[in-house]
Parts: sequence; structure tokens; C-alpha cells
Amino acid sequence: MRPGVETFLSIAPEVAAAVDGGQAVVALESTLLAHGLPWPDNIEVALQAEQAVRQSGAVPATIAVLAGRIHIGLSREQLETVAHGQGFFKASAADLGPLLAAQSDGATTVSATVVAAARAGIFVMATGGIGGVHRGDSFDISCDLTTLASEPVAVVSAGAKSILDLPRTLEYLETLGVPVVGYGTGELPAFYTPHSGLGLVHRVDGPDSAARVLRSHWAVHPGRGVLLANPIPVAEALPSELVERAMQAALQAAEAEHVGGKALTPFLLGRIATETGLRSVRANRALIVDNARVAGQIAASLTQQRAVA
Ligand code: PSU
Ligand code: MN
Repeated sequence: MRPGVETFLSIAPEVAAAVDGGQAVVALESTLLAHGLPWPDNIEVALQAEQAVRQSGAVPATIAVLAGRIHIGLSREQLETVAHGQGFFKASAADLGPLLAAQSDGATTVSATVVAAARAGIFVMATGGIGGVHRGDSFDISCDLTTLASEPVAVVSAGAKSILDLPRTLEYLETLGVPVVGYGTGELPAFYTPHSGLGLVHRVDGPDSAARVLRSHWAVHPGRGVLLANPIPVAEALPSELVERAMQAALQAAEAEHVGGKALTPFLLGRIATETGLRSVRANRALIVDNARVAGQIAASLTQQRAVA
């Protein structure tokens, strides 16, 4: 017989108690800590995101693979280990089995975090921006998209980075049957800026209406996720000309240096940070914390709605 997933899960006591007691819990990913942001911004944002979830009335559960176990809810020390974990494997959903067998460490991307969260009974997560369809003809499509179609987790994201091909990313989500719901917006946010020019069909305003959409969605699609697109707070948004310029420079550098695969997104984020004089890091931090706050409110609202019906 194959082992059950419990064999590989280490759930922090506070998180386990919250899940068992039907309280609100929000999963947070760890790739953005190990590979997306420099030290000490990464540890600071990890703590701020957890704090934001708590202030919204939910329990935070940052997820990472440590020595061959999937940890759901990290201690301060473990968060620091991950934030120093540039050598950590960048784990997508496909990598979990091999990493666990090898008793390795791994930072979890959105896809791996979604899978781990679902196995632990957590159905709301926050990230910065999900992966998507990359620009050009590389056929590089993030497994974040297909995982959203196959696990019942709501992901709060500032849309997707415009280093991606955003129209194709939306088309692909449509093919997969994953609803993309604007949170206080009728437009797909483009990570560092609230605007992509791409309209969204569905919109909610506030956590209660978001939670109602999740409940009806899961009634008809019990195994499928939802992408909630929460724009970066206006005061923290970067001018789109600056983003576009930095992005073009980063994309050209990636091509010149033949960077691809898992290394591409961290490379582009690093280049954009240099190109913007670290303004992108500040914006990235702000949107992660805001997504954590919103995810906490939605999780809390879900719990309340479940209690009455
Ligand atoms: N959001 C951020 N920074 C990041 C990421 C998201 O603000 O670094 C990560 C997420 O973990 C996402 C991953 O799943 O980038 C996508 O990587 P790829 O394009 O290789 O699928
Ligand atoms: Mn990829």
C-alpha cells in the first residue's frame, strides 16, 4: 500500500486546531520568500503577511518542504530558514513526490502550496502574483494554472505579472474552467499596476460577496479553484511606463543570458528590482501583505457563512 499524505504532513498545532475547529485559516506560499524577494525584505514580508492574516481574523499557515516533510505553518525560525533558502528547490506541484522521497527542502510555488493546503483542509491562500503563460513561443505555462483547475482552493493574487502574456493567461484559465473574479475591480490587475486593460466578467466587492461566490462555486465545482484578483493598493502602484521599461530590459537580459524554466521568474523579478531602483520590491511587498489581509477577511467570512447555513 502507498503511504497516505498524513505521513508527509507536519501541521503546526495552532493550524491543526483551527482546521479541526472549523476556524478561518489562510495558506501562504514560500517561493516568493526564497526566490522572489531579497533578504531582509523576504523575512519582513513573511511576518507582515502572517500578521495581516491574523488582523483579519484568520490563522496564517505558511507552507514549505523541510527535510522531506510538508510543513503547514512555520515557526519564526523556520521562516528565517526559508528566507535564507535561495538554494532551496523551487517546488511546483509536480516536484512534491520526488522532494519528499529524497527528504529534501523546497520552497513551494502557488501550485505546490495549493496542493498542500487542500490536503491539510485549507481552502484559501494568498500569494503575490500567480504564474501564467510566458511571453513568446517557449510553451512555458505555469503549473499554477492547471493546479487551480484541479484543487478546490481560492487564490488571492494581484493578477499576474506583466512579464507574462496576460491575454493568453486569461484564455488558458477560461479553457480550464477556472473563474477569475475581480476583487473591487472589473479588470485583471497586472501585479505592480492595477491595470492591464483586460476586462473581467466577474467582480465582487468585499469579503462577504467573495465568500458567497466561493460557496456557490464549490457547490457546483467541489474540486476546482477560483482566482481572486486583488489590485495592488493605489498608493503603492508603480507607473506603468516604469514597469514596462524595466520589464523589457529584464526580458532582453533573460534572452541574452538564455535563462529559462524555473529560473526565469526569479531572474526577471531580480532584474526588475535593479531596473526600478528597488521600487518594485516595495510594491511587491505591499501587494503581498494586502493579498494576505484580503484572504484573511474572505476566510473569516466563509467561516461565518458556514456557521449560519
Ligand atoms: N508572487 C510573487 N513573487 C513570486 C511568485 C509569486 O510576488 O516569486 C512565485 C510564485 O511562487 C509562483 C511562481 O507560483 O512565482 C511562478 O513561477 P513559474 O513562473 O516558474 O511557474
Ligand atoms: Mn515555467
